[in-house]
Amino acid sequence: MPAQATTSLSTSSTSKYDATTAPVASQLSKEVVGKLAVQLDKEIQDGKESVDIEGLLAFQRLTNYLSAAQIFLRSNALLTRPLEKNDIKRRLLGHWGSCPGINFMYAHTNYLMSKREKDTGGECPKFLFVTGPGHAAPALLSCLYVEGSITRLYPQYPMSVQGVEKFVRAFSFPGGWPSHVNAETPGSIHEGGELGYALAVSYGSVMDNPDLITVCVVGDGESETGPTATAWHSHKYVDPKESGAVLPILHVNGFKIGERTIPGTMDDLELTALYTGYGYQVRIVEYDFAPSKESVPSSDHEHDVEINYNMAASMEWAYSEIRKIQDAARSGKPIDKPRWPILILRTPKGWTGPKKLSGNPIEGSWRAHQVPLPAAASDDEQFKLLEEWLKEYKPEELFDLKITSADSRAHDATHKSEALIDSTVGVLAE
Ligand SMILES: Cc1ncc(C[n+]2csc(CCOP(=O)(O)OP(=O)(O)O)c2C)c(N)n1
Repeated sequence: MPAQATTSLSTSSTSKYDATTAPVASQLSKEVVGKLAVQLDKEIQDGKESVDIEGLLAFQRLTNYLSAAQIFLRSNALLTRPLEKNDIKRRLLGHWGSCPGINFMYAHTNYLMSKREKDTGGECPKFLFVTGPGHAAPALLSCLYVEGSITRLYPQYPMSVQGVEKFVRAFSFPGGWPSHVNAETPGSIHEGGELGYALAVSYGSVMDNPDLITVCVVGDGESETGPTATAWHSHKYVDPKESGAVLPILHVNGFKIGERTIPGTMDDLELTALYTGYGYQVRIVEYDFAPSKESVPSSDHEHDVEINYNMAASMEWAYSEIRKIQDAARSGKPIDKPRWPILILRTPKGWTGPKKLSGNPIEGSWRAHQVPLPAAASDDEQFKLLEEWLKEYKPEELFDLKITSADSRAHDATHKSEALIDSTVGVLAE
């Protein structure tokens, strides 16, 4: 993963090439190719005051906590007493690695919608959120629970202390939710398991559906599949006058199950050149890894804040580009070969999770893909790491909330999420 500022395109000449170092610098010219990437430094700075950074961070902290809790805990979901090994599920199933990135993108999609709703005096754009990595079910379930959609459709999981206990226990548990997004997941339009189709289905969803914007998360591993590779061209079949728009977000967390992804080995210039060639305007949103941590990417609060400002400005930019293209087509002055926006998001795999186990990096490496501490119920070191990890989210603050009410509405920490409850929610999973 790259270790440079969020606003500069990476051309680092890393000679050592292991599982956590930055991509080897390409031979492409920064002067030529670098100009193709959209720069938003001023917009990020100017927008800072108006961004609800606390709301965005609270949503992510809560959904990240719930994602990790679902993978590991069968009791003591709110950590109201010290964790015991007996609280840990006997069979650990699920995928942690892409959860924090998905929670981040979901938070920003919600945020964009609710901001637009406010700006237009109540008219909320219709959005779908389609994800390729359907194994990130703990993330999607967390978002759906926090915003109230789960409780609305499944009253057996109320917004109460008892409800959280039941909800957390139900993941990958007999009679509960499966480890991948399935047809029972609220808003799901495709069952998960097989990578490759998120982008094609997203384009299908907007055809002859002029008011819909589908935010499509493509995992960098998924992007290597044949079906995804051809689907990048699908915008060429979208008539902005009578169809909606897809906003693809290529989620480069750098790794698939046990190896680097191809996009994870490409520097920003290579990614910019590739996706510009497909016909998109490329905006790269990048986590600025702490340089003091050598080559191992490591999350911290300051960088979490910065990438949230960056993403908020980038989503605004993407939305306005989509509207520009649509307004032109719908007012009789269509743009020839419009260049639709794409976001390329680089975040550490397993972001905010355990940093290392027995000296090996977990966060920012393939080891974060599935269950990062698989022997937490029996191994003392892993148990301790799990407890520390969960406590870092400060659940005692997160759940000091109106969630104690039996009401099915989202609580205040989500700030902006209510808009999504009554909107179309699409969760596609492979
Ligand atoms: C067609 C297909 N091939 C292989 C797999 C096995 N598989 C499951 S997850 C995964 C890696 C996915 O990587 P990515 O899309 O980057 O997701 P993330 O890293 O965000 O978890 C693979 C190869 C699959 N589910 N479908």
